[in-house]
Amino acid sequence: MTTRRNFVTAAATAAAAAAAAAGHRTLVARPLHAARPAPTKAQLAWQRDELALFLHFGVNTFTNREWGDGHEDPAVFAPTALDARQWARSAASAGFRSMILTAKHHDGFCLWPTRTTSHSVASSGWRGGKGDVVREFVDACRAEGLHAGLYLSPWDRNARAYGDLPRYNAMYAAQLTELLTAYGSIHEVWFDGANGEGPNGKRQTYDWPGVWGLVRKLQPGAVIFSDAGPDVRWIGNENGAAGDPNWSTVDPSVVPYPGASGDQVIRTLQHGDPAGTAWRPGESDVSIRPGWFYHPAENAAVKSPDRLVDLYFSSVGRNSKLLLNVPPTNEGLLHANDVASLVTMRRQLDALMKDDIVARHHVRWKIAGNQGVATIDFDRPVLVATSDLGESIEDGQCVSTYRVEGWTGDSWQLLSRGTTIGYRKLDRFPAVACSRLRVTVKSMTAKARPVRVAAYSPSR
Ligand code: FUL
Repeated sequence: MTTRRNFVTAAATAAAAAAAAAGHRTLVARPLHAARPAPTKAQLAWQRDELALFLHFGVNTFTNREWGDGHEDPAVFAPTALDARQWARSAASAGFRSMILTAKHHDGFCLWPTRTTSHSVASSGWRGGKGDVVREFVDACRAEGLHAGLYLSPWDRNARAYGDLPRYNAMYAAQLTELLTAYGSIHEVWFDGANGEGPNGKRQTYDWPGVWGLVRKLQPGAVIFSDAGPDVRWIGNENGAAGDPNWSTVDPSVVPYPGASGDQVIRTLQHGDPAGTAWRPGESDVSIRPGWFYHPAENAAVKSPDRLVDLYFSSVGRNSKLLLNVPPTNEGLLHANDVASLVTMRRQLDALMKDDIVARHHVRWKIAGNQGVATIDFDRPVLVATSDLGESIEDGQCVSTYRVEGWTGDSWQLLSRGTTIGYRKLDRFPAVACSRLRVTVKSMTAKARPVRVAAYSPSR
């Protein structure tokens, strides 16, 4: 791999150009690493899932709140028709490949019968106190072929130990141990940085290295999500919109722990860093409703299928992954309005991308240094309205600018242009009839490599 070493100088120059294009001069005033960071197997699998369903469910579902205060009576947890298979079937039929459940939110109520506290489903009347939502959730995931993920809020407004450095961290580790040893393979462990006051008015100092080490030990195949990764980073907003550009590499020192704040932190979460040393792709979370938990008053405020398609383009279509929250109702089911939006979103995406007009044709690549040009001859004019590009991210992310053009009979017309591609870059534009397509990419490494090229006609 001698060429890898030769990348350094050319790559540093290309990085500066990429930075200028991205408006990030300060972030990349460092030389690039000889070998580009690349994803682990778990990070690759995580990215390829594209769509994950987030399920916010707990006492808030019954008290009609977003953040419980930790004083809720466990008896309020009383779903009348809980059916995790309905969650999983809805997710799978809309093309989602994983689901993440709030095993515990900030109120401290545990959806599984934990040994660490009585503030759990075991103290509710649901299933006679013998119920276990986490168990039903993972079983449903497996039955529908979905990956299972769990969110364990570090902030706990119920635990008396919260704010007591060793005691709460030990309790949190015990909860994590229960979740990561009793429920089979967990694909993603989701942490936020919320760090408010506990029941005694004290705040906790979290032991993140200890927490992440425990996940590694108990579920080595899982990815760990938080603002600070280490495997997957938060995208920096809760609107389902990745930055553009969006590099999957970051400088880990910019976001040292979950909950770190500041402009540079948000910029790095949104855009990554072309010179970053760590592979840490971004996950874009957003709710299908205004709130994260179910509120009957929001039944008419469910995002439309068009809006969900837009979210797909602003997340998956920008080298990210969409984590879409669809909160179960107080019955314990996904609401019909939410399911209808999901299913129609899927239908629209399938219609939009069912027929790749490039697939039937030969893609001719010419590589000269850090530039690659692909030409595709359609023989006759074809309407093009969407481009779909993808790098082989197994070897890292390299493209810093690209251009897609169509031959209209007498000239090349620009259809779309951009900066990063990564796992997937989708662009929609007014349909143009063209008999040839030309894709030009510039790599931040010394030698460009071909990217996957697909394109679609407008859907009818
Ligand atoms: C945040 C929480 O405070 C919200 O309630 C929600 O769970 C969101 C996904 O993460 O940190």
